[in-house]
Amino acid sequence: MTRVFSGIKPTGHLTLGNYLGAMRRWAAVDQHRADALFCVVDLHALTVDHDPARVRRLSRQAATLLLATGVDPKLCTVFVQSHVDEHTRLSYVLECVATDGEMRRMVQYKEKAAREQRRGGSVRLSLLTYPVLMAADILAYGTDEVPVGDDQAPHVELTRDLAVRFNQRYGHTFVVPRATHPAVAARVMNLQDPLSKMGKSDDVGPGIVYLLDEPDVVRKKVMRAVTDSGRDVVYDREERPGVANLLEILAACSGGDPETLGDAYESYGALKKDTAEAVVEVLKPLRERHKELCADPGHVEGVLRDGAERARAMARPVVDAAYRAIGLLPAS
Ligand code: AQP
Repeated sequence: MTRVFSGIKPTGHLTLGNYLGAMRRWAAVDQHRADALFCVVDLHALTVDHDPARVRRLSRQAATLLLATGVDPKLCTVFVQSHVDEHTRLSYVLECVATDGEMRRMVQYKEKAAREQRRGGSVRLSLLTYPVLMAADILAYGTDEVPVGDDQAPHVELTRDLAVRFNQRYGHTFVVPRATHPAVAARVMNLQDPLSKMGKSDDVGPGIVYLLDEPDVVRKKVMRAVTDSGRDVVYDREERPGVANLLEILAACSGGDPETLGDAYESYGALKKDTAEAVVEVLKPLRERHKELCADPGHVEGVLRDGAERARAMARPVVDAAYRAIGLLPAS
């Protein structure tokens, strides 16, 4: 059976980008057709300046939202990265096959390092090595597919490179995974700055739709989205990025494809109104389920406990094999 792994970082409140780019497929498709693991990758949240209590709160919230999207622990494994030591055990070994140069070339590293410096902080070493830990997250489970938004494509590419390099040097140990992306909304853009990704740790709040925003807040954000200077509604990512973003969001939420939907609108106002309502509708069941789950925190904790146990049992043999292959003496 195909093995699927993907994760979500508790670095901020989850956004419409996280949902349309990744989480929605996990619940709707992946858990039904594959042996899937979904993880709150909390160690990655420590790579930038953070408040410990907030990371804990956001980790709980991310796990709860994951279940609220319909991810079902009877069908797949849901857990928290730091509860399974195999991720960090494997990460060190992969650091021994990765190079300093390939880490420094990662676009996300350059962007995030610049952002940390702009905010007056220093750049943590873990920010540089973060893609190696992500490779360990994926490779520890013999993963075939990694369903992610397209911003994560370079990291999955690096994961493939490390797996191939390790296998060539030390003997076949890892499955070489591949990224999968949704057909539309693989990169949802910020509504106020359609040239930048809608990111949960961004500073531009009004351009970000959070999964737990009240319906009227969602409507306001979408109605105020920056559009382009033209007047007709056409799907053109290069020339009309603001309108293209709205059309992609509408297509992802209500079906259809962005080009055809574009032909159906004569004004930006009507497009925004329908997009806002489509987003509100998509988020409604998720918000309701989230409220129910919050009333039963013991349930979420139980899911994470069982999930960690299952994940550990899957990862341990793979990581042990990597330790043996690279030359480490078995403990017993
Ligand atoms: N805007 C997006 N459009 C499509 N997919 C997206 N994803 C994230 N943003 C978008 C996908 O969601 C999954 C989990 O993302 P993450 O938690 O690894 O990263 P993030 O939300 O991008 O948060 P960061 O990196 O902490 O903050 P930013 O980016 O704001 O600096 C992934 O599959 C991702 O592709």
